[in-house]
Amino acid sequence: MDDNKLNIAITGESGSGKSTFVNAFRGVSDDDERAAPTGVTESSMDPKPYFHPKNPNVILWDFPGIGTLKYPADEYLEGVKFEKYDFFIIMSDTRFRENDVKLAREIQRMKKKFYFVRSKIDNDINAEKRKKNFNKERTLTKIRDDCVKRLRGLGFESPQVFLVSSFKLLRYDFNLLHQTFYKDLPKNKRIILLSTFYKINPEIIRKKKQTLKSKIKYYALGSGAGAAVPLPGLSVAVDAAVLVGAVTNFVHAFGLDIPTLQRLSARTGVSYADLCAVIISPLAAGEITTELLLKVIAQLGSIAALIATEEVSRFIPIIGIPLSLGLSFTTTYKILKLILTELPDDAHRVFERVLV
Ligand SMILES: Nc1nc2c(ncn2[C@@H]2O[C@H](COP(=O)(O)OP(=O)(O)OP(=O)(O)O)[C@@H](O)[C@H]2O)c(=O)[nH]1
Ligand SMILES: [Mg+2]
Repeated sequence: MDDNKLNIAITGESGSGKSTFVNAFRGVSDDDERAAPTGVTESSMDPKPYFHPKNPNVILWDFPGIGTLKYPADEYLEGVKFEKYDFFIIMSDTRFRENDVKLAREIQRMKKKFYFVRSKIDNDINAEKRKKNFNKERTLTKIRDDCVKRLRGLGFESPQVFLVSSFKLLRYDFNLLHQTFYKDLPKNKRIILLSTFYKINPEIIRKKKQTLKSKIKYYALGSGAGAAVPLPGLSVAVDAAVLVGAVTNFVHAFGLDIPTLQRLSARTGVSYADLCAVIISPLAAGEITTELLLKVIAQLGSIAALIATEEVSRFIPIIGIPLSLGLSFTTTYKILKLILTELPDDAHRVFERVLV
């Protein structure tokens, strides 16, 4: 097995929605040229690899339908190279059958993980909606219980079944399924999966820090368009709009904005509160306002130290701005530089937190 790759096997009966799931998982539409063909029965016995667009080391293997006349289950199982896959998804669009259980047992015997997925849940919900007294949660519970009961009947003690729709991927149990196999993976494989939905890693953090650092002087130069706010205890005023804009960009660049952290939490199963608990900067995971910035600036240490240093005053003659503006430029520059030392550390801590 390749340590640098994540191989996910998608198995199940013919027509259960495997190829459609392979596409949905990768965020590829069914008519995309990279898509696995759907609505057609595959004629080949071999599983086909489909690479994740965000990281080609994540490979979804689209299996042919198990248990067709052409490929009886036993013959099918003989051909599967179990050791090659990190885990298996066993998909059914109705009830799990003998063949699904045979497959699950074989996977278990080979000491690999598998997850039962009941597919096309949108169809079930739409059909139930036509009835009086429709209740979504009750319908979902009924389908789940039914699958579990059935699997128990086929000899599985306490199976977990995930209800998924590839047409409405983010509804139902997809996130729970994702969290579950994410948690079950070893750390080195989690990093690979993480890269498909989270653009932050130590290398990217380092590069972004460098790029943003080189941009600070341009941000500071942009001062003047917005309202100037006097800094507490200092005669110099800085442009609030520039500061808010720059810091908002920083926070987004390091994935420390609320939507990114929420998405990260939904996919990894690490709670949003747990992610926030490792964040130190008050600027992350919140709305950046002038008031908040002023508060943070007041805590940045000696405010007086924000005033011109040799390093910054180098720029002033080059840019040719008068000294009064230069002071504001210098101060903005220094503030942004200090903030830029804090946020990357938070990004590192969040990254580490979702891997343990
Ligand atoms: N409503 C609904 N239809 C789905 C869903 N997933 C798949 N389908 C439909 O079910 C049919 C079969 O889907 P495929 O993805 O081709 O099934 P498969 O398991 O790959 O089939 P084989 O390759 O023949 O084994 C297609 O018409 C899909 O559009 C879903 O989540 N919801
Ligand atoms: Mg298929």
